[in-house]
Amino acid sequence: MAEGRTSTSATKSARRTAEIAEFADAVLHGLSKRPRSIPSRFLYDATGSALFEDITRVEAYYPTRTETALLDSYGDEIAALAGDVETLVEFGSGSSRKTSLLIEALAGLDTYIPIDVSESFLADAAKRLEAKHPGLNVKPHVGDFMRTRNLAGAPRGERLGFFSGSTIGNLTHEEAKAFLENAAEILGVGSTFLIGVDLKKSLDILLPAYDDEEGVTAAFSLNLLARINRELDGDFDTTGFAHTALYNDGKGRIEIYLQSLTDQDVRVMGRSFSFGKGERIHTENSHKYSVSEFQALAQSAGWQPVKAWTDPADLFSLHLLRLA
Ligand code: SAH
Ligand code: AVI
Repeated sequence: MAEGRTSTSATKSARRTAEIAEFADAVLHGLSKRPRSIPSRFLYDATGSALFEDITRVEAYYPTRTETALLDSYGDEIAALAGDVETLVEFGSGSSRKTSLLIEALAGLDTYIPIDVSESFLADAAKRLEAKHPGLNVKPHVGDFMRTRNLAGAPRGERLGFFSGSTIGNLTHEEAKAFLENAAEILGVGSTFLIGVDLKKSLDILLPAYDDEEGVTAAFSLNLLARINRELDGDFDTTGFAHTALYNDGKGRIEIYLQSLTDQDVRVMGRSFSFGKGERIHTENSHKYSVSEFQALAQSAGWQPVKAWTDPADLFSLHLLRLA
């Protein structure tokens, strides 16, 4: 997708055209190959971002409230260890709700740069943040955080990166390493990076978090098919597919699929795709780490662990890293 600051209607419409072209490529390719898969970043159009916010309020989905509690408890200690941060760069910022806790703890903060693919959701979140923190420069950046190479026009001062919610878990280990190396380029030598990472735990806790009784996570997954219908002239029957979550023990990750409930043919952009009953589309991974596994991954990408914090039930971790 074309990236950059949220700005004029001409640049917005160019970005929209590029985003739809990338979505079309990913869907046509992803439905043609075996196993079928569509990259998880396409779950986040405006509706998908709003549905993710709904997930964060579901009782069974522990990550958001646990990470919020960690930021609340340790925000001042994190700020002291990070030093004189002038610029906070957040990757996959979403609603930026948790970020306020960090912003309040960082006394000398001048600029906040949230990066996200979900353009209108990002713009609304940025407006809310500006109103909540008068005097803070908020400079939203629309783009894919795997491919953002620089932040044009952003101040060079001391930088802290923030990657919350365990979105790093949605990347494979190889992708996560590439992401951390790219973030090192963006943030620069001497910078610090705060990353929220979900921990390995009992399946009794993990599985309901990704398949809640209220069906909120299912609605989030199925919105991908509705998005294909809206944007790519698709005719998916969204009641003909079921959200399925399982834990892959060998890979240490939740895997999410949309599974066909019947034999059916679907058309997307004039092309036909046949699904047998039980055939599925892989839509998401959510990797879980131990504290030491994540520290080893960070080190392999050049980041040195400074400190890690966990909650009393060992559900979630926050890692502060430094680029030497
Ligand atoms: N950090 C927030 C939101 C997590 S949801 C929280 O913890 O609550 C994941 C966020 O990452 C979404 O807002 C989504 O739009 C964004 N996202 C996912 N893949 C992305 C990518 N490749 N590039 C940029 N943003 C991405
Ligand atoms: C954004 N990300 C970290 C969420 C997760 O927990 O993997 C996305 C999600 N998918 C289903 N539920 C939540």
